[in-house]
Amino acid sequence: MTTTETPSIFAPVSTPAFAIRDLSFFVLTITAVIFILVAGFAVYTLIRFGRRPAAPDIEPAQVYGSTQIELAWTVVPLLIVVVLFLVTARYVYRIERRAQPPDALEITVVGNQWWWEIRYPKFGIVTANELHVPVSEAARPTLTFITLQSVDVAHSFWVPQLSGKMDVIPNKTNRVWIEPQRVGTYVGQCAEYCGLQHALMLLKVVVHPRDEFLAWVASQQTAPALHEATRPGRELFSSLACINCHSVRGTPGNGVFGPDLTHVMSRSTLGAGAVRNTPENLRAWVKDPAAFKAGALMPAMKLDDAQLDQLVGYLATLR
Ligand code: HEC
Ligand SMILES: [Cu+2]
Repeated sequence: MTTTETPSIFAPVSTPAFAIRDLSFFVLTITAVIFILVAGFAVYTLIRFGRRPAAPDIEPAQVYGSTQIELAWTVVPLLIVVVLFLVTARYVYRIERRAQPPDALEITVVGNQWWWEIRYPKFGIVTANELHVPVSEAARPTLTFITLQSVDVAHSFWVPQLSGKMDVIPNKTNRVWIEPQRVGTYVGQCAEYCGLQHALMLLKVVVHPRDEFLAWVASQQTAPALHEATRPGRELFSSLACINCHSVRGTPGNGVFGPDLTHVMSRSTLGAGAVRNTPENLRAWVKDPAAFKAGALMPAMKLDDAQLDQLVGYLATLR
């Protein structure tokens, strides 16, 4: 398994993120030169023209107005701003206008308070909070185009090592694309305040070697196996309000208000990064989601211990 890296725009692994890093360095270099010049001049002036204790108390020569100097400090900054503007516009254009190749992977990501629904329309897969994509290799470039939608308020999709931020707006469809060139796990985060649990709306992108990705797709497409031992748990699940909010393929559950649970155990966290996905945490989550994520839009269902055991015994088979 690969390790998760620190999300930083200075550690890019995907084409648009490389461009953003290069542009940042360009802007930082220009502004650093300006800073050094201005600060250096200020310090020089302080030292060179500061009052000396021994000096007589006379006013130095005063200079009134200079067309040359005024022109210089107007035109030079103007030129610098124009250069920064043009270079930035070029990068934005290059990233935004990238045409979608016919073999690109298409994913739809839907912002919800406070989790991400993830759909692969061509594969018939619905999952949550963890995006799986193939790595792009020189021999076989693979781009992933992500359509962004929101069912409630404004969110923002941001995985710093893969692409820039993109707003996720109700009644509007936005798009980003990524071309990850290194296998690994990259973390992101909703980047637009969207209510109480905005901070617990994490996102993970797992970049796989191509065949590993195809194996993941195949496993997600398979309906979970039915175990006789967990039948009571499955029936309990189907008899409760869970099914109004959650889908599990092969059960009456077809709700979309909460994450699809068909393969919930294949995900590493519960509640969009709120807590690690272990059997104990799963039980505690179903008992009372607010214990991990205050205000989460899933109610505590007031189940007794026996019901919880049955239910979690069943959920734990959804891998
Ligand atoms: C009113 C709708 C609603 C009902 C009823 C409901 N849930 Fe949820 N559930 C949600 C929402 C919304 C989330 C996502 C919360 C978040 O991450 O902020 C969620 C999250 C979950 C998760 C974590 C999934 C993940 O991938 O993060 C599990 C497991 C879960 N619910 C199980 C259940 C079970 C079992 C029941 C029935 C006992 C149930 N839920 C009832 C709305 C509901
Ligand atoms: Cu948010």
